[in-house]
Amino acid sequence: MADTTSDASVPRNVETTIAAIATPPGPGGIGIIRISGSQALPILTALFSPNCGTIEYRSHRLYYGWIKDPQTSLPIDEVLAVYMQAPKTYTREDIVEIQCHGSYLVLQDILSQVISMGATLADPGEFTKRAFLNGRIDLTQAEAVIELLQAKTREGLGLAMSQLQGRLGAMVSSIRTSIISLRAIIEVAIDFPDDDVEIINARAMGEKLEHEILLPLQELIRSAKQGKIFRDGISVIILGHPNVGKSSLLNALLREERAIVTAIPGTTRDTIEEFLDIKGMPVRIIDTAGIRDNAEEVEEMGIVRARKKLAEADLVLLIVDGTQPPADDDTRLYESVGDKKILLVVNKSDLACQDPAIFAAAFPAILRVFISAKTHAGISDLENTLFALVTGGSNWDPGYACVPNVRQRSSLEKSLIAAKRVSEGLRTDLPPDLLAIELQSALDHLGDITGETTTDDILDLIFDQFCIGK
Ligand SMILES: Nc1nc2c(ncn2[C@@H]2O[C@H](COP(=O)(O)OP(=O)(O)OP(=O)(O)O)[C@@H](O)[C@H]2O)c(=O)[nH]1
Ligand SMILES: [Mg+2]
Repeated sequence: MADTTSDASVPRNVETTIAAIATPPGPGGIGIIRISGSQALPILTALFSPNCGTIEYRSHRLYYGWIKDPQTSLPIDEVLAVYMQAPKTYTREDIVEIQCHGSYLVLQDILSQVISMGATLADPGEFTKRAFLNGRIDLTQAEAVIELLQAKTREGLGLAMSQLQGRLGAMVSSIRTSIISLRAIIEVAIDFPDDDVEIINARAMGEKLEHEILLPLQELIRSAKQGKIFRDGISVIILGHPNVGKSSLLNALLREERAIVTAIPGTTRDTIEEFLDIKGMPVRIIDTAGIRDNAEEVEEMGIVRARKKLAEADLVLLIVDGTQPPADDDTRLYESVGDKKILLVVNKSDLACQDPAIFAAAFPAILRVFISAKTHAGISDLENTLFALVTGGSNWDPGYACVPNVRQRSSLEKSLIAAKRVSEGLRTDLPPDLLAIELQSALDHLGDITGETTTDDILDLIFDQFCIGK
């Protein structure tokens, strides 16, 4: 049988036919093997026996039959196979997909046969990389595919979809077109330096630069900052003294009995991390060991871990027991949080509680919510307040936004810096050849986003994030 482990050292070009299992590992209803390249159809013909006898394959039709070992003619699995003729395919190359039973062994056996017929095992993301290299999608769309696969909330998925449809690519292309047209005017000025006519109308160019380049770049960067939380999510830590109800709060937010809750102080020893979707925002929530002095050894280790997690968190839910007046300990804990975003959660509102004014006085200048982790009263208020605290209360709608990722944002910022230099240069009568250099730089940074000028290293970094078979 052929070796089906990937060998990254094998040099390859887009002439190679690649193959991979495209469905996740583990048993499933069906499993799919994907083959892309000029040998896809010959490989299918060699391995597949259609039930309808010998056929001439038509593109984008599903055929029923058996994959057989070409040496022994023994059946390997009963399958549906589709041949998709280039260029109307995912990679713009000929593609064959074989749908077999979702058994890992069957998938491995079929893949081995495909490899022994001359295909090479695909690297992670190689199908999508070919779609990019063959010009079917730009780099923003390739990145959108990763985000789509990894999206944890509907909003994250919406952002990925908008990018997959090419909205970001189109906006960047339109800014590039404006830069190219400015550059053309400046090049005329370079070519005819002594011309009497004033070729560069600095004022008109400045306005074009402002409206068609600077403003759209600033808008995209702003959107990247705002949308980051929906794309990447945030990390929230639940902090407080023993027995105040931290684990009960975790369970209430998750709507399941995830963490052990007891009346014994010091129940939670380790940190517990879970994932939440709060109004479309992916939230990693961390329950911790109650913080107190004189804890015994295991508990103390938990406290050390809690403090470590605190350093990584974006927001702190500081929880206190509403039946008790705030203690000095509580304020010390509050001070130890530093300048992170913090929300005070006063718990156990189902019991006779202290006057809310006492908490306002003890914890001035931070938002407070009153909840009962036991009855779930106030939990949605807590979620809304947390959301508003993180988003800054803006009514930004992620559903319609075009949100660049960290890599794209960095290129936008570099492009903006160069464009601002052009703007400054127009005001100070910078020589046209220097203006042209800055415009070119602004253009190149935008080209990094869509993939026109992206280096191989960056492409490798992007496609390495994919799974095999995509
Ligand atoms: N009445 C009432 N009891 C609560 C509420 N929240 C928690 N408790 C009780 O308080 C006790 C401690 O709850 P936990 O959730 O284990 O508290 P914790 O902060 O995680 O405690 P440690 O893990 O020991 O630090 C348990 O007996 C809970 O049933 C609440 O809202 N109302
Ligand atoms: Mg606990």
